[in-house]
Amino acid sequence: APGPRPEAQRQRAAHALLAARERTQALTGCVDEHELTAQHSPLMSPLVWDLAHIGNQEEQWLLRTVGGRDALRPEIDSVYDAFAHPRADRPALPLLSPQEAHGYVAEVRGRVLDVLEHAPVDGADPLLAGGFAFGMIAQHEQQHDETMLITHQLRQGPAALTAPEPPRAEPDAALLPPEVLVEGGPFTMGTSTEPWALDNERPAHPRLVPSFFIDTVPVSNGAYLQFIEDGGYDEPRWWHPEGWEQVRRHELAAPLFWRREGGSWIRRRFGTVEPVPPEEPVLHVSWYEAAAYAAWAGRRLPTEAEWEKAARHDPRTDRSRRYPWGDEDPSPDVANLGQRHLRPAPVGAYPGGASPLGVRQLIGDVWEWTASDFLPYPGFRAFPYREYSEVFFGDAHKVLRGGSFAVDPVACRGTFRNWDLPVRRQIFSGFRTARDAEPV
Ligand code: AVJ
Ligand code: FE
Repeated sequence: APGPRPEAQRQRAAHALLAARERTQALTGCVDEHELTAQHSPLMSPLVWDLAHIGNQEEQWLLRTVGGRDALRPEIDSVYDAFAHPRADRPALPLLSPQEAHGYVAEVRGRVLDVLEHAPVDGADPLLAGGFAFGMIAQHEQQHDETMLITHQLRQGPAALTAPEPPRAEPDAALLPPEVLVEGGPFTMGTSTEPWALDNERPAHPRLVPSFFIDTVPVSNGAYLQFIEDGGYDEPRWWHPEGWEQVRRHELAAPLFWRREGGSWIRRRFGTVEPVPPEEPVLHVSWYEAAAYAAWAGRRLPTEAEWEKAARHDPRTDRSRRYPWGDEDPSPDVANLGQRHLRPAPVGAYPGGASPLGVRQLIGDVWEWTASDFLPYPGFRAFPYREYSEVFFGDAHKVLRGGSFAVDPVACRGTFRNWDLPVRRQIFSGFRTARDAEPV
């Protein structure tokens, strides 16, 4: 079947690039020059590095590769090569100043929009078909916007971001069944048709998943507090040996940003302090913390295939959907995405976003750790560059699914795969649990 007309594809690409740039401007425009060049945490780049890296990636792919144009600033490529310099070393690099970086990204963008106007998005070149390269770069910018939001969360000092309305709770949340049975059988994992899906989501392939139960909602702060109060952080038997090592070395006793004051837990959130809300999904936990909680609860993390089957498989049609609620793009009624709120919604929110079996909040709110290592699907081909996914495959990284409140819809799908080291907890990570079902 013919896809959308080229003009519609160009418009979609232009809109995605513009939306990403508006967010980048907001995240870099709300703090002064000193805060843009400072390193707020050795885990993160200075914000001004992310800003110019966004422009440099766009220059390399959309101006030079797609547009065939000469390099604007070839001398800065190595400064903004993420593989050449670990984050902790980036403040010492000869970085563009905030003013230069803003000018650079604007100049690149102006020329890119010119390239887009003439790009053959309806041709056979897989880099351009459906506007893929433009969508890839819009997703890249949005991913760095989430990274910059993490930097904002780590930063000390008064709030710089305005907090819009908190997301709504659902009155029926307490009445939901705690878990849902997903019947055993094959389903289609991954995609071969989603135009802007990245290489690691491809190709679509059959997966046999035995019966399992999965939590209806993400694990809440209130539930996680029971693990803490039951001495979870003092009990090595719940922990992976490396997780236990991390607990001892860093004297971990709670999720990142939590602090005990008097008899209760408070947390720092984007420059403000508030009591830990019991009804919110737990946030800023490592894979080790998620796995320890699950062991304590007599359960386990879902595998990546289980998570995707729960999120996409419709048992009535035996089809995999693009999203839990169907094939329509996300809207504010079905998922907490796009940094519309600076926090996840209370567990049980977004009944309109539930999967066919009634599982809620699979998309948005918090990234969900899975039990699985980040590995290629059968038939994987690195595209268009090995450094996006392929160099990270192996047993060092665990897969996260679903996207957080800080993820833009353009970088979020039922098939989208994120990954990180199991010790990481500055990311917007939470989890839900699962258990085997007895075969019938
Ligand atoms: C997919 C989120 C793990 O931020 O390291 C950004 C995305 N890749 N620039 C990351 C990415 C290159 C990546 N993650
Ligand atoms: Fe990048």
